[in-house]
Amino acid sequence: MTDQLQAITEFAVETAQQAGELIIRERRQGDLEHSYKDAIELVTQADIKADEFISERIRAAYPEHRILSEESMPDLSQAEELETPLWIVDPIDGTVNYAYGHNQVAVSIAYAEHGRVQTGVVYCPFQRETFQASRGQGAFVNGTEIQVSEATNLRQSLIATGFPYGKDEIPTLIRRLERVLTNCRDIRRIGSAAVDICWVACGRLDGYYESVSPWDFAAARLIALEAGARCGHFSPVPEGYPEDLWGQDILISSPGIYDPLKELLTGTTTETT
Ligand code: LIP
Repeated sequence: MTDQLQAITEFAVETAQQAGELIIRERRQGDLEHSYKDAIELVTQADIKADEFISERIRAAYPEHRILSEESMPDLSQAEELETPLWIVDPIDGTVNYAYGHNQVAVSIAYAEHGRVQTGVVYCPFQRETFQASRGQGAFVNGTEIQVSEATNLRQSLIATGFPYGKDEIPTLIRRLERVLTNCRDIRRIGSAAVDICWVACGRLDGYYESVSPWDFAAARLIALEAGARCGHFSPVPEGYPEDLWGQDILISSPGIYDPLKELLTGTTTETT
């Protein structure tokens, strides 16, 4: 790893951990004041404060870099948009969990060059777990190397998924859910995509699928990849779009169950052995 990437990684870890402590303090103080982005999607004061904290730190340390977040979304299908190094930030992934007093939330920070994530940090503040990976260097939780599970039998696998706030897709989601649930051990809906994917990385889950935004999954995807997961999509990625940042229909799992899970998700089959 270059010295520059090492410095960026240390900066990302420190930033995620400090933002995580801010999030804990906000909840301790009972400040769960929130507003609505639309009819149901929440944003808390802690989301806003942590987002400002992270963005200000990045802008101060790397003023020439860009930040991709819910507030700024460059058109990533345009190659020139990817020439500048990019930070992909979610100050709280699992906002609904946070607002309801559940503890499965994460700060997610990824750093990408030319659309490829080079380093990813997911900090789970209530468990004080720091998941981290840099490309080609393995994946770690609190400094201990992690590996995906050795699952080879989907019927004995634990799968996670999530549901979008938009309700138009429900019939499709239910059809998929039925096919997967019929063919696996059980399904979890944890409420934070970053946590789901890091749990695949360390073997607490065997697989995960969902459609999410780049800031929900970019850091965790690299962590899973470095822990030995197979990472892909069960519908085509638009031409020219960086795969690392395309969040529609993502599938991340232990390699031994990837193909049967993908066949169920695409509807190529309804049953697997
Ligand atoms: C949420 C995800 C969750 C997913 C939701 C949403 P937020 O992110 O991580 O797992 O199912 O659609 O995107 O809104 O809490 O940052």
